[in-house]
Amino acid sequence: MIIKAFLFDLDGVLTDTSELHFQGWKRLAEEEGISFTREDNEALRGVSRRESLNLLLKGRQVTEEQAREMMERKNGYYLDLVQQMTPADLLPGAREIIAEIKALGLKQAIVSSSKNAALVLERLQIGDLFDAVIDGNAPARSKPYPDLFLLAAQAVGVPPANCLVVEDAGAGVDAAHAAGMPALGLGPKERVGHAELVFDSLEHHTAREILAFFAPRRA
Ligand code: B16
Ligand code: MG
Repeated sequence: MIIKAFLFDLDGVLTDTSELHFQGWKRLAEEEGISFTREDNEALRGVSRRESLNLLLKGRQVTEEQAREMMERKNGYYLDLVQQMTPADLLPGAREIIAEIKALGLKQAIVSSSKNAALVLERLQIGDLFDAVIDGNAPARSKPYPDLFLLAAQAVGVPPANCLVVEDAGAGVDAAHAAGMPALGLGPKERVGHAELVFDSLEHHTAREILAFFAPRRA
């Protein structure tokens, strides 16, 4: 297949906001007397804010009003941490690969479950390098449903089969496959081993190398 567009997840792929999400949820959990470990946090990667709260509550029943208040409280803690981000918080290899894709004239988009993606892009100062930004504010189901990726394919004008998703979350790879797109998974095999190609991170990898891996091979 020929890759004509790269669809990048944001948290955990271009920057490590997953750590900041963890700090925010941990603080909320402590206030609510719920145990919440780094291991628990792994299940929250790529999933929506509401679904994250459900996982954190571990079956504890709360009213809609309480759930809304808890999500707002956690988001406040998270935003305080995001305000301290700078372009230095781009993960190793991220800046290089985005610049390379731009120079190659290919399309690229951000596809994030986060409602705060625009703010994070602003802090990282990379927003203008993308042809589209599809985030958790879109009227669509979040990952593992394919909706956000399909919206992004439409926004950049490339058929789904020619879009490559770059994801750090199992739910994100599932969403890519549900959209009919191949995926490059970043992280351990236990998490993203179902992606067509898996790297530890973007560091020391190039867009050309990825394009060559997915290029149709001659018999
Ligand atoms: P927010 P991604 C996801 O972003 C995060 O991985 C996930 O941990 C978070 O719960 C979700 O965004 C919603 O974020 O609370 O900021 O709306 O990985 O899809 O870029
Ligand atoms: Mg992610």
